[in-house]
Amino acid sequence: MRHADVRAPTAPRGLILAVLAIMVVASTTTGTHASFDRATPAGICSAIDDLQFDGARANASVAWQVDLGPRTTGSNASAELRSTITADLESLGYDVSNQTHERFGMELTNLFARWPSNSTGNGQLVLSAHYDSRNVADQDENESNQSLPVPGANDAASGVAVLLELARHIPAMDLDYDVLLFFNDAEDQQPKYTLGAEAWAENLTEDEINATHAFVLLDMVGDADLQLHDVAPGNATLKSRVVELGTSLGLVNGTTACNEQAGEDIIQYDTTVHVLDDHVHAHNLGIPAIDLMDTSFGEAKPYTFGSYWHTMEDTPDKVSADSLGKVGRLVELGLRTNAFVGIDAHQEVQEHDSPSPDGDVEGVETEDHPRRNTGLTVMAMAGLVSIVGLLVVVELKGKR
Ligand code: 1BN
Ligand code: ZN
Repeated sequence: MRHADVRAPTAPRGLILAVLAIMVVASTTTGTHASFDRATPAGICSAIDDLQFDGARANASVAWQVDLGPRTTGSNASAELRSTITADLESLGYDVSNQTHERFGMELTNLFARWPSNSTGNGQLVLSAHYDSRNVADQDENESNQSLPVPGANDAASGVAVLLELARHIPAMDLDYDVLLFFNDAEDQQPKYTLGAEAWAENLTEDEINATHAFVLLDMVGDADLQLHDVAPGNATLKSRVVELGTSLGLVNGTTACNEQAGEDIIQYDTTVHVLDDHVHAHNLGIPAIDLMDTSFGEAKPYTFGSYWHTMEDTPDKVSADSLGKVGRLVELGLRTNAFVGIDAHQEVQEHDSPSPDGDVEGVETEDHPRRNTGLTVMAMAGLVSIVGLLVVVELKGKR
């Protein structure tokens, strides 16, 4: 008697192997990333209880930096600031280094402090601020002030102060990616903006680019009348996460915060301002980038970032512990919820630049670009097609 074939239907061997091959290739092209795993409102709200950022300490740092004198590129005050940052962060256990570059007859010095994660190979998040203050108060209404260097309380010291205060808390966060604090130089020196960040970007290897989750820039974040605008160009996912974090913290008008309070009108992402700031160089390499910036410092003044911007009025009394605390807590919450990592840059439509508010600015170009690991993906796809083709041939031969 012939027995019926009662074996469960099986997928062809080739198909199984092909699926396995796809899984292997997919894992090599995407890597392992921490994800925005506390993305539920409840998850973010519970992380708020852990926040440690102290706005008063950051505010004291602003006053101290301004007291050093103008931190123009190559100045003694600039060197003094660097050596204090180096000593402070080394004593916290950071790995501190610097890189110098010659640009327009200036020697600029970029300063880096790395907090390595416990697990290796999970990439880095870059948090950056410029530490140089502008060499000329060229927007000052008083002509005799226009050749003087600005105090740079908001436009320099505020971003550095937030990074330094975050630096005290990052070691205890137990993040599974490295954090690179990048204090960039020569952002604000004539004749050209963002020279330090540009030099850094020019010297990145393909591997370093691919290992960088995001570039988060803090610029002019201390204004006592804080308003953070949507800065273009920038990464849309990072922006939406900032709005999400800000909503939880009560920084978005018309929303309710975790503490049930109505949101303030701080994060105003319905207003877009085009600024070719330091983050543009990372953005142009395909690194997800965002500029957290208050583009209205003082009264509104056409074609500028407000009446105090690039004037002698950029002093510590225009900056507040409250504003620094709000921005610091926002970034800290982003770190604690993995909001700045695991961004899929493929899904982004890249934003284009448009003229900056300063008419005679020698800007930088943004580019339309696919994500930087396209080459790797193409190679992987070619490999995958070959493997599947081979398996189909083997399968067909087996059937003959
Ligand atoms: C931001 C604050 N910037 C300078 N001070 C950068 C900038 C770039 C400003 C281009 C205007 C145009
Ligand atoms: Zn400036």
